[in-house]
Amino acid sequence: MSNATLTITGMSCGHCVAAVSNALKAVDGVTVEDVRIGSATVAFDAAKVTPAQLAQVVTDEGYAATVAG
Ligand SMILES: [Cu+2]
Repeated sequence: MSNATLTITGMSCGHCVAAVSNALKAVDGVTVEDVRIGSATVAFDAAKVTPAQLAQVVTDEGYAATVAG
């Protein structure tokens, strides 16, 4: 498993944290490690998904996400 941290803008409350967390959990090959307002840290299987795809999943939820590392 690899790790990635996403920097996320547009999150403001616990609902946002839950929405981002659930969206990432739904991705095959992803284990959510930490989600808080402004960022998400995940472990992922690089054979199944890329950090850029994870950022897109968060963007599809209505937030703006970039890969921080
Ligand atoms: Cu919210």
